Amino acid sequence: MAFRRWPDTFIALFLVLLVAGACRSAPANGGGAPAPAPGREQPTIDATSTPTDATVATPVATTAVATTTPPASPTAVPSPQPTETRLPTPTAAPTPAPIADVEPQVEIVATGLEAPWEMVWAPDGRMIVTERPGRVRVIVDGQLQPEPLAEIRVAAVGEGGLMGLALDPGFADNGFVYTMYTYQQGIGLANRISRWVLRDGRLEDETTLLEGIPGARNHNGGRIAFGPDGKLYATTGDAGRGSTAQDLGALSGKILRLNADGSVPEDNPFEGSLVYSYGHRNPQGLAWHPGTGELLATEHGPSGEGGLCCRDEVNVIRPGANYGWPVVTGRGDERFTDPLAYSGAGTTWAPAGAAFYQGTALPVWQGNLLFGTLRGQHLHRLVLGGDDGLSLVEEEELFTGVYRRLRIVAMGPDGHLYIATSNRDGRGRPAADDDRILRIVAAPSPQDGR
Ligand SMILES: [Ca+2]
Repeated sequence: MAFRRWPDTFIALFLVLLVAGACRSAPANGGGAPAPAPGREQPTIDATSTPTDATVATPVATTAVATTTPPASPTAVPSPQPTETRLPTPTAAPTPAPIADVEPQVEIVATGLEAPWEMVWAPDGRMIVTERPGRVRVIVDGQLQPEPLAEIRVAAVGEGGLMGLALDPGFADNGFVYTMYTYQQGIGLANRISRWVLRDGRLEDETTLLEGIPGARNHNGGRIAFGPDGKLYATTGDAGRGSTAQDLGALSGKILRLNADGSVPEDNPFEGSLVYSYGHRNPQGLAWHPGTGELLATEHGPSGEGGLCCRDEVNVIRPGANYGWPVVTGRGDERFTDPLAYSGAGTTWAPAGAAFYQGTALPVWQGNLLFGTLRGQHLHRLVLGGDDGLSLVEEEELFTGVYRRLRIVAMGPDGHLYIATSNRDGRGRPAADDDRILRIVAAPSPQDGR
């Protein structure tokens, strides 16, 4: 598609959108997605409950009220409608737009990926993306480069493979890149956290920081990220052995906290142990509250264990705390720490990557936690408030069924939220150009002159 005269194209597109917006009637979506079948990332549960190709869902209409945004029109914020365009890559940070006229609009950033699991940005703006079969891809100026930064030998079976990736806080100087992936260990599977050096467009000099983390076809956790304290956090699944989540001597079913060299931080809650929190089943998303620095994690609930399903959680992670798995799920047992958000006994999200919205394009999302869902096939938005900023005010499901399985949610350096699909992970029904990386911007409005 040529954009030689893209400003004219854009203006024309804008006019079309404006007319479409004016003609749009209020959504009549009252119920959201159909109740999902039990299970989520569970191979014994098939993918036949995926909505048909004809499914075009609109975001659930809630009356989100911005509490942290500047005064604006007293009229209600219009409920978001997904629109999709291909636009040239913006070269400058977005300009804040008037609240009353802003709607989320989705742009396609990249297509043709295979089960992307994590994406980060280098200081020079390059996007680095993992694909679960083992490739580390790079996107430069919106172009997916054919040559990967690395093709790591991983055990890409079930939910395993190349998952998390993080850049060192000092990446600009040292080029350190961290990965977490599943590998074959004897006749079984295990997970490894490694450090690499990015040099001349290649990841080199792999150094193992931690290996032998229990692995399995399912429940490998896999998210890694540096916290504001400069420590490396990693989520580990229970690898199908729930009881180990309660065993402080096991690395499975935990959130771990490492020094950047893999050693145990002196101020970890259990002396000499990498365990930061425990009683987790399969946490896959990490995000730190931009105001308070609190760590939040998404976690998959049971898909058949004990005859239970659903029961997904978002937890506020405190050092040394026990989140209950497999003894309890959800709220109300004083022996364990209650989740902040909970899908309940009949609804499955299968929550994955998470990020706090810190952009300017959609002011009503400012400070909200957004996470992608796999089986739930939507972008989930938690509005948080209260004195500690950690009380659940409201929830909203966006784009239900439109892009299907969502694995990654991340804030880009351009102030926009990015998400990535996971429809080629063996459980989805991929579209022709899946998997895709998408960017959520604000739809143009007359006031901002774009
Ligand atoms: Ca729990």
